[in-house]
Amino acid sequence: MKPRDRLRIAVQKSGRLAEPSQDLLARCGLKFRQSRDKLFCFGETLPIDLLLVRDDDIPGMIAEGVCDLGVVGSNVLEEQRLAAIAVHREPGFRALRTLGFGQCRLALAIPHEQEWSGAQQLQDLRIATTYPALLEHWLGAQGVRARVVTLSGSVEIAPRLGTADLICDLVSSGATLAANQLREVAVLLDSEAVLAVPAVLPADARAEMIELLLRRIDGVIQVRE
Ligand code: PRT
Ligand code: ZN
Repeated sequence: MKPRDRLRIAVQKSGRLAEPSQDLLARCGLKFRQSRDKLFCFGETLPIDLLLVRDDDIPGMIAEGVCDLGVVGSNVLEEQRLAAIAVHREPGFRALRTLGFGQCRLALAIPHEQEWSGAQQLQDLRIATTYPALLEHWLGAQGVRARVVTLSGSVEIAPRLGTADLICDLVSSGATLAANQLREVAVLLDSEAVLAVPAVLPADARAEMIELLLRRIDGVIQVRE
């Protein structure tokens, strides 16, 4: 990692985690001035800047040293960790704190009229998901072979389209599953937003700022609890 004297935190640009991430940092006393292209926020109170990106890019940016910290769902972090391990690569990032927002679960859901007798019935079925590594890992642990159909979105319509027999997707209220005549039968992962850091934390001027920020984050989380 290159020495730098300002800390860089990657947060989601827009989406479910965007506002709560910025809100957490504001509660930590950080104030930012946003660049014109809205991709970068300059820290005015402390030497801590923000990069506004897609959530899926955050683990890679941490591993590459483009940023020092990131706020991302543990679902994304765990998916990318398992995907790296599957190709014998070191992930290069880890979760340091759970942040108490963005709660959801990665679950299997089947067409609502179908019976569910357990994971064994998945043998040779097609499961649509945007989380292939997490799904493969879970199937392996169950000792079942199924066909993982990787989609980039709109997973919940795959059974109706006939591209899969069932799905593995994130669920929070359950309304999306209900609207698509699906029912949840197993939870693969309980997820929430986490503070992600590189496998090896920086040892230069940034180390002190990380310490300071962690103390403030812990304070904010304690007040919430
Ligand atoms: O553009 P970018 O790639 O950054 O955004 P994104 O579209 O990948 O992510 P976004 O904003 O949808 O979600 C960001 C993170 O929020 C996820 O990675 C999770 O950690 C967390 N999160 C929490 C959720 C949900 N709840 C959630 N309900 N992410 C997605 N959903 C979706 C789910 O995929 C399904 O389509 O909401 C639908 C189900 O919701 P319910 O309430 O109907 O059950
Ligand atoms: Zn995403």
